[in-house]
Amino acid sequence: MKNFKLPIGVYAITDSKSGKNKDFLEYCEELLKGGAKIIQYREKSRDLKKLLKEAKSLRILTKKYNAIFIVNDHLDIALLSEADGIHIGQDDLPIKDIRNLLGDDKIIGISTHNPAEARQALLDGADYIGVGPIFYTETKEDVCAPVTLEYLEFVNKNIDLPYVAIGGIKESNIQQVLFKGAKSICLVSELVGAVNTLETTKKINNIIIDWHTK
Ligand code: 3NM
Repeated sequence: MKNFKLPIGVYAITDSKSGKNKDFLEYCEELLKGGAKIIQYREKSRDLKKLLKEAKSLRILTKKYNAIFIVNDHLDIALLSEADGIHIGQDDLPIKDIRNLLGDDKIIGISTHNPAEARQALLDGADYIGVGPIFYTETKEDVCAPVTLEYLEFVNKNIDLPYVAIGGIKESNIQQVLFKGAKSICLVSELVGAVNTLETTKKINNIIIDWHTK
């Protein structure tokens, strides 16, 4: 997508593990009501029928809140649910092949963990990159060791692409991430696992927006 910009504020990601017994659509609505302008549907279940059903219902909900809807990994689910785009990992299909199927109007994001991957994402035509895990996280399995604030600083200074900072980010350490320049910040367990997802999202979203508008 030409000139895509990530919204300033919380980049929300779904996670049934962090959500424990919460109702899926209920906590998604709290994330959106709390101010998230982008939400990624990320569930690691292999039940594709369930994934498609949830993705379609989240597509409807995101339209109501005028938010961007991204599907993690599954190109078929992204297409069938009419998502705005897809977020992929380093081992997924090449960006140019995904682009051929999705077209120029859709968003393609890719997780990166080092400068070489970030440079490659730029060359390959990604619309944005994930930068993480900044800190230690238990939410994503098989993730590499924390890339630290140093990699975040590298991307901020050297990579001309929108990026979302992710991994182990909490209310308690978000200032360090903001200080490096991050405008789009993802907190999964901190928001989805919060006792009050709506209030926590609102609070964090305001912290990010206030930082960039003061
Ligand atoms: N991707 P939490 S870290 C989905 O580094 C995901 O690419 C990461 O969860 C990456 O905010 C991560 O609970 C999980 O630490 C982030």
